[in-house]
Amino acid sequence: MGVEENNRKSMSINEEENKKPNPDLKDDEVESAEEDTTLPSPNNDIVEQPHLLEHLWTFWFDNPSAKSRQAAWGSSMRAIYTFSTVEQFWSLYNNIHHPSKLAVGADLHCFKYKIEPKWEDPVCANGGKWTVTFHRGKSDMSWLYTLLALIGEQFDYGDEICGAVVNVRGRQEKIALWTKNAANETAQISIGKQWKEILDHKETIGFIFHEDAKHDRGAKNRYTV
Ligand code: MGP
Repeated sequence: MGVEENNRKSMSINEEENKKPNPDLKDDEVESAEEDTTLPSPNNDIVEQPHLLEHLWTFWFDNPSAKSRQAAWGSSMRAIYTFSTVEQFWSLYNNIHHPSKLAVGADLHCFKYKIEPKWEDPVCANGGKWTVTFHRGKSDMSWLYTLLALIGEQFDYGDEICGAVVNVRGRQEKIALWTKNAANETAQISIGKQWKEILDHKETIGFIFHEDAKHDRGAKNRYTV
């Protein structure tokens, strides 16, 4: 599957990065540093370096129990954790519920650091979203593949991406990929097509502009792939 391959690719890139000699060392220093690592010395313990992601990402959660009495949309939404390494991602992912285990009404977001998962955020304001819908309990793997594709920078137009959200509802789970410039059709189509490939999703998906959604709950798709 593409995601696992891609994930391995991004991991091995990181591993290769870690093997690169320190650019601050002179040639002879690099050689002796390289030689040193082969010596079985007790002082030569391997220190595992964390694998830095290209971006920092924040998980946000909207609590369904608070939702019923909330005054305004999003008032119960909270940033739960920001991560910057592959290791931190897995620690978090392994310790938070996957969509099938979340309560109906829950929204779990993973957005680039400092971008709030709201239409009102200035980076999202002119954006839109691609959405894929699943039966209740069936989105876990696609959610994981979406997260890995985001943090592993698998999209050609990755700069256009704000983040992803999974909405858990009574009969369905929806995953949406939020992007920045809805009017940039080339970028949106590329992202939509790549996302479908990553999820191995065969059905047509649609892209809605946030500006349309603000004015019309049943906003029409502007693009489909
Ligand atoms: P939705 O969740 O994007 O649509 O917005 P959906 O899928 O039709 O509904 P759901 O019940 O499955 O979640 C639902 C409603 O939430 C909108 O009509 C808005 O009233 C409000 N809302 C959603 N979003 C993403 C925002 C937002 O970013 N800002 C504000 N102010 N309201 C929002």
